[in-house]
Amino acid sequence: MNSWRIWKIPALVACFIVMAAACGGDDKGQDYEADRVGASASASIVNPDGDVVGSAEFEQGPTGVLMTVSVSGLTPGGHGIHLHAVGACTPDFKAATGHITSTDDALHGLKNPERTAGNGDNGDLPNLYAAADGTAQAEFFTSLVTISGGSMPALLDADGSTVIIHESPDDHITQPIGGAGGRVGCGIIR
Ligand SMILES: [Cu+2]
Repeated sequence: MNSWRIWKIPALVACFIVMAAACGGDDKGQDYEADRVGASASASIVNPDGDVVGSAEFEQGPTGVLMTVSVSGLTPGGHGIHLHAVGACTPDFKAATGHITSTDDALHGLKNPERTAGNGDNGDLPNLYAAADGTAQAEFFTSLVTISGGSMPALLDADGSTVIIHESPDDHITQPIGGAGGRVGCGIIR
């Protein structure tokens, strides 16, 4: 038996699984944002003194939002970065309120063992890491929000939203913000 024959059956089974997964998504419909692909938004990030220290760009893909961040003036190391529920940074960054959620009792933390597909903070993201000179550039992908609506909460909803950078890393488990501490950067997403 040649090698193609040996691999043929598992390969066909794998193809079927991939197709079944794709078909399952199509059946649900709301899992995909294909009709909104290309919708975009951006945020100018300021520090607590109001100085512009960076920016974030957001672009809708078919299954989630691609986010690009560039910022300076951070302390070196990890910083929690989240999408917060209100588009305001003044009079202070608390105006951004808490994380974007779909339920009142949403659980914070990408590693939270109690988390399910429907009960987590939609604003959760992996950490942002600043280099020794205080600059950070990163790309994130999240399927927990949308730009302008669809299966997940919209960044550009009626009261807007913000990207918030915290002073410390997010441990991705502790309530309510993973121990990420104070807010050192804020950008209104427009
Ligand atoms: Cu936060």
